[in-house]
Amino acid sequence: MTNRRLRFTTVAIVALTWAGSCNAVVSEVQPVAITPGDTPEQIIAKSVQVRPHQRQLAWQKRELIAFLHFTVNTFTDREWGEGTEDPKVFNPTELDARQWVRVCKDAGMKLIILTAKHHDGFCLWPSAYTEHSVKNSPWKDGKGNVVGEFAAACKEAGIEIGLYLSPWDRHEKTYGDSPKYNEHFCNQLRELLTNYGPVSEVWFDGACGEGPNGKKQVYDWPMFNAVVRELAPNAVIFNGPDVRWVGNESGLARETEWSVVGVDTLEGLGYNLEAGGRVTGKDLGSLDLLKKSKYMVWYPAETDVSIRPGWFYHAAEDGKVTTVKQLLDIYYASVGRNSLLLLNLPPDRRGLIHETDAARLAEFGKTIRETFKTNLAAGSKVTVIGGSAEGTNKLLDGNWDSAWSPGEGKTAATVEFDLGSPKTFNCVMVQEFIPEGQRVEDFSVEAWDGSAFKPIAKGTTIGYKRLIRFADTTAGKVRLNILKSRAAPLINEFGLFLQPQVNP
Ligand code: FUL
Repeated sequence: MTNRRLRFTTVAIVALTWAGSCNAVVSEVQPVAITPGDTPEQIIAKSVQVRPHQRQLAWQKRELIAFLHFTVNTFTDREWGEGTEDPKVFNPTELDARQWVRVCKDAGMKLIILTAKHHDGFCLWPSAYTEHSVKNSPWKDGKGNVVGEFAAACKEAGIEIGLYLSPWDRHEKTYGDSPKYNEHFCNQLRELLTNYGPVSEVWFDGACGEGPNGKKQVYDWPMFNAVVRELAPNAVIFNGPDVRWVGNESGLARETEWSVVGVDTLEGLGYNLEAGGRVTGKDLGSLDLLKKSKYMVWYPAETDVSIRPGWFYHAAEDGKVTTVKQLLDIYYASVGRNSLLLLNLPPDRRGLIHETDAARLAEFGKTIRETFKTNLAAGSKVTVIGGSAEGTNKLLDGNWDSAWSPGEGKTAATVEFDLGSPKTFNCVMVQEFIPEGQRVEDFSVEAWDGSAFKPIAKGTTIGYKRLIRFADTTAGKVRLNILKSRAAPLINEFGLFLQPQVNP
């Protein structure tokens, strides 16, 4: 087993130029150090040099992904198993991984993460390293393999595969004997990444406890991360160096959500986020926070939330499934705030996503599709106040890889969209070209009411995508005001949309 410390390795930063060549990406995550004596201006300039890795960019573009919580808990009606459950309780009657994938894909989800092992230690694949798995269940006479069926269904449908492997294992006897258990965990990780890949996201839960020996397990995060990098080099590691937890399970990213985050030490970053302040804090990236930090890293947020009160299926919660209106609120507060939405849809005891959950998700997916199918700003005549108008067509070309900038040194500018005729909309979208960092700190949107431009939306950070809803507004001209930016903004898309009404 390798035990080399995963480092934020050296980097080839491709030379960056303005709007012309927007294909530049950084080849490995590079923390940028803040040195004592740096002026606020120097810190801000450095923060713009913090760039995402390709795997973080690929992750961000997925926008909407699914979580499937499924284990013995589904059959014992619990949220956290004890690890003492009899594998015989695991016996889905109609398990159909294709149904899971179909339901998720139809709603526009790009990747699905399955709990291969939750805290109870029960493995949904026949691991060679434990008897506590599907192989000792009555399901398919112990010949079944949920992870295998799930991976095959994803591949068949062109959906990316994600796996959740809980380090906290309440069944495994070596848990608490730290080096031994760490090796056991890596063996299981190797099994999963070797047999069921390619895996695009590995989800490490930070939960930790004591083993039967009464000792607290000390996880070897660098070793875990190294196994992922070795066997799934394109996978992002959640709760690892690539993706952070948004800090709550309610589906809410921050109004000001920086992907450039200030940290005190690289030791521990992404290895163990039990030191929760780093991810649950209200402010992770303001200049005030950066001034107190030692490093800046690209560390974007993933927003996980369940469609039901629990993470696992409980029949008693059939009447408590999140409504379409609530799902939309969650979407705008996560995908619309520079984050990803990881929505949990727990399979039931049949091994199917329940009809109610599937219907809600389908309606939600349809509403999102209808809302964003027509950009009402497309075809506008675009003018710029306070910056270069060159390349403004890139704001409306639907091409993520092209961007407009008002010009070097210009950190504020107004872009005016003449829609040609009055249009009715209730949602605005702005996107920053994040391969060149996250820059915008303050912006607003105004609409012409016949005699003046009136504010309709305002925000702080933009990042990969910002969506803001407001009351139905009819106007022929709209302005995007970039009020403050850490360097000249690079905006790759602007959109106005009309979300159809949905029932509460
Ligand atoms: C938490 C776990 O304890 C929950 O059971 C669930 O898996 C959630 C996504 O993460 O830390």
